Amino acid sequence: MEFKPDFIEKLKTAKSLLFFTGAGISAESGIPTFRGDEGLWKKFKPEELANFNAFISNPDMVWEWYQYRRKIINEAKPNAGHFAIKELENFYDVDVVTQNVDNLHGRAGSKNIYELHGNIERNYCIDCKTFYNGNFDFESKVPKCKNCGGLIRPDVVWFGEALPPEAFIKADKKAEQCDICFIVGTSAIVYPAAYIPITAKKNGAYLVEINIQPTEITNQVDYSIVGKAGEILPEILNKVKSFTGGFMAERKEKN
Ligand code: BV8
Ligand code: ZN
Repeated sequence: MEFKPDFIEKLKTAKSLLFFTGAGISAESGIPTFRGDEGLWKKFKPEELANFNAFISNPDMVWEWYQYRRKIINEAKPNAGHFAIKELENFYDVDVVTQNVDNLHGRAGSKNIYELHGNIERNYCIDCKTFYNGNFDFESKVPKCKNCGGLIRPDVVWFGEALPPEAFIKADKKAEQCDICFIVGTSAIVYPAAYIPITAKKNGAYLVEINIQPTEITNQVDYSIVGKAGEILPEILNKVKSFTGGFMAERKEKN
């Protein structure tokens, strides 16, 4: 694939890359997105499931929904898009700021990950905050805390809930410093996460969108690449690997 010349120039001079990712990067791993045709929100209403009041009024129904998603995620594997981001660490300082709770960036081995909306593999008691990690058998009803009998919930951020301050503040700092900000597989409409690429742009970063279709943010990016993340990201990695001379010599000592 031929990439835009000024993007190639940016790749040759950049030191730090930030990948802001959404459900689209995990679509090729078989995990349904939220708003796509087979999207989760087609079948389920976010406000009916991904919020605290829904959990309190019907904990089994919400727990069952997360167990359904965990089953899919457990059977899924990171794809070429996740691995390309990992491998770019050999050439750049790479930060991954994700809205995904599926931990596929973690399973692909990326070093610097900021989970803005939590991680579905973690759970905690809503009363005494004791954490329960690892899988509960998928048939189980909402489990109770061994310490205090409280309800156990997934460690994800529900609508109306604050993002994990530490992850958000660090991610925002990385957005201020990055040279290139990639916006991969997200409709970029959920806030305050969607401020991250805006912060990057305000601080002079070159914005690249990788999506199978235009989104809310397409008119604000420097380069919109229409295509599948699992195909485009490996192409970008190969392009970087094809760079010779100074670029390689300079990056060699990174390893
Ligand atoms: C809060 C975890 C207050 C749970 C999630 C400002 C303006 C407007 C609204 C608000 C605002 N500020 C706050 C709000 C309200 C709300 C919000 O943003 N609503 C939206 C819907 C308008 N935000 C909140 O409620 C946030 N909390 O504000 O709290 C507060 C503050 C302080 C103190 C106390 C309280 C919390 C939001 C977090 C909600 N949790 N997830 C769970 O997963 O169950 S959000 C969830 O949905 C995901 O994490 C993600 O963020 C979002 C889905 O978006 P995407 O990942 O982008 O997925 P989507 O399907 O939409 O798009 C996929 C894209 O991929 C598409 O573009 C598609 O074309 C593309 N694609 C598909 N295949 C591929 C591909 N691209 C490339 N390759 C492919 N193969
Ligand atoms: Zn408890």
